Amino acid sequence: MAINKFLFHAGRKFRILVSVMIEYPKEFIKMLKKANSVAVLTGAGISAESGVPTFRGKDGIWKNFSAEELATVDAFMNNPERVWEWYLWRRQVMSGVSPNPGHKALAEMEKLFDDFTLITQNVDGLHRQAGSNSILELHGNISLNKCLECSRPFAGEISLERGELPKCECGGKIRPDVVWFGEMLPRDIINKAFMASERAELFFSIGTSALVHPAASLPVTARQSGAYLVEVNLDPTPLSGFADLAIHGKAGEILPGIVKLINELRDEPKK
Ligand code: BJW
Ligand code: ZN
Repeated sequence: MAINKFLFHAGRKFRILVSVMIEYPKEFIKMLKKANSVAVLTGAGISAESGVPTFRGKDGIWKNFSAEELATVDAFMNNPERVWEWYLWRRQVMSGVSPNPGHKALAEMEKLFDDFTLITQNVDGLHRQAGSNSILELHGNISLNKCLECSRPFAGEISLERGELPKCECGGKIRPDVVWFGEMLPRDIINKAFMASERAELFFSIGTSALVHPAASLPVTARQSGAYLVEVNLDPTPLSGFADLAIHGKAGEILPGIVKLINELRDEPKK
């Protein structure tokens, strides 16, 4: 498999700007051929090429507020309108976007391995739209609402124009059904994510800054349990030096190439 232009960092030993055709490391090719159990963790970067803004970095700021300032119960209690304004803006952005080649490649990849788990921190639903089935949504789904007090789902409309925000039958405020800082992740989902990471022979960490826990612990757990760890990200992250292979480039360009490579390896005559 040839790659062009991507910054390539293998085995923590070398890091070069690849401007010529290059082969992926043999160890990675071996894992693509022999792995039965594969787990993938995605973050906001995989949806960036669809037009969904990331949280951090130069495109990650919204009206000078960071995710750490808006995605908390305290922020919501102090100013529910401002938090809802952020979520309604993001819902609007997300309603106009479609899966990109990165999402589609992962939906294809799911069909190529016996045991494949896609773990996402994203709340945009784009993996499902792309055709992935085995998805663990760690941080919820932005299209759903629930009661802040009793967690009962709320299907009504949210509008800031009408003045007052809707309330639950119990009197609690309605909030987006996502996981904020300081909140527990859905227990069943995070347990399944750790189990998939522990049994993975090959683990991909894609388009995440690898800063937010417990999601950021999953690739570490996978590698400590014996997985070959591959990172795909535009830029280096705290995980890059720990990964067996860090590929720096756009997920939507790299992942289709990896899926093509897997298919080519399967078509190779057995020696
Ligand atoms: C591309 C690209 C392209 C761009 N191709 N790449 C252990 C240690 C330290 C702290 C903690 C810890 N355990 C828990 C904590 C506290 C906290 C935490 O992690 N804080 C850190 C910030 C330090 N975690 C929590 O509170 C979690 N709960 C918890 O642990 O409960 C137990 C507990 C309870 C009480 C007390 C203590 C423990 C909950 C975390 C919830 C996170 N929620 C959010 C909002 C979700 C809803 C919403 O969407 O509104 O989740 S915050 C935000 O960050 C969102 C994301 O899912 C998450 C991660 O962001 P992500 O996906 O990595 O995006 P970015 O923007 O950071 O990065 C994008 C990357 O893509 C970049 O690297 C780019 O380079 C790259 N990229 N284009 C490839 N085309
Ligand atoms: Zn309620």
